[in-house]
Amino acid sequence: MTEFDSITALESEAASRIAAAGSSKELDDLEVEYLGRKGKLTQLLRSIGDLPPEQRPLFGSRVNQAKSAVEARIDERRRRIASDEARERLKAEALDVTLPGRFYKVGRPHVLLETMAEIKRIFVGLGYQVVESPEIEDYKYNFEALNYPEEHPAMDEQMSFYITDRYLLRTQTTAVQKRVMERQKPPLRICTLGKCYRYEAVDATHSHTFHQVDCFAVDEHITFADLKGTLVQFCHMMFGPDTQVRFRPDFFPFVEPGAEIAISTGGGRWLELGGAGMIHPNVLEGCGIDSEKYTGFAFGLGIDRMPMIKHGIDDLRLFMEGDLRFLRQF
Ligand code: FA5
Repeated sequence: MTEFDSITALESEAASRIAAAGSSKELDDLEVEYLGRKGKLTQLLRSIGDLPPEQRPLFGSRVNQAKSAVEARIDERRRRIASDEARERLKAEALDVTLPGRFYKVGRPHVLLETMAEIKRIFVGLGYQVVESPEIEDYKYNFEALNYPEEHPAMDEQMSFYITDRYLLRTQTTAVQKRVMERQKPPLRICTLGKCYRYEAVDATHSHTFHQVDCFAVDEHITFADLKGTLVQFCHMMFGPDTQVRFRPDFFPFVEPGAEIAISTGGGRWLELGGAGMIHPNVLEGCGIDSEKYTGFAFGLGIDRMPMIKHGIDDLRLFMEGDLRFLRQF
């Protein structure tokens, strides 16, 4: 075999090994094996000195041709393998976009909690301090401090859930008044919200468990006009600026004068929201506040009825039944 034949033999050996290579790594190895500094084709050039001088230029150029041809084959094969590898990878990573999606059930605040958050936002904006008050309440705060006469029917076991002779589930958030006023002195602007309980016949607008917000303000020169202004402002922010607010005389032992508050719900209809009035001097004095110097107003509103009005719901029992089909609407 002549020196020239060995070029051809090496070239065709390289060609078939390149064609059989299955990965970029194998091609890298072949490149080193044939074209590297100590590669098989490169080595051939070293033997150029053994040839007769007249053959040397031709031999050199044949070896270089063979090196270029092998290099071109490697490049070509490398491109093919890279695109095969990319295709394989894409196939492995492929997403089936026709598969149905996974739906995560996202929780959300209960509509009553959202209503309470909104009420808080409004009263905080009006300068009120929001305080907590217990659901299990002392008779002293729930009734006695609020100027109830001894024989008032609300204190009767028929109307309240008593836990012991002294403690009961609060029937009204108004119980917060003495709790605050025996510790803090005027000026006061207090708001509390939460559950109330009454032993009542349940119907579409009455539940044994419901929610109230109570606010009161005590300072010098507080008048009924402040009470009206505050309530009208609240109702406009909560139900819209066109809402009409109606005040009618009403009686509660802890206020004088007292009023019932209702808002217009369209079509000449009114919905009672709660009660209000000027804090009775007996309540202030019972908390050690001079009723000659200070006056105050107070109001308590039913919260459950607010989303009823806003969302056109006709039965408040739905709020507490935990039916997700109902609750998911809000
Ligand atoms: C009171 O509870 C007084 N504490 C309100 C008050 C506070 C008057 C401060 C003066 C000064 P009343 O019992 O009317 O008042 O209840 C107020 C509101 O709570 C009602 O208008 C109604 O919206 C709501 N409410 C009362 N009982 C229930 C019930 N069983 N179910 C749902 N909401 C109720």
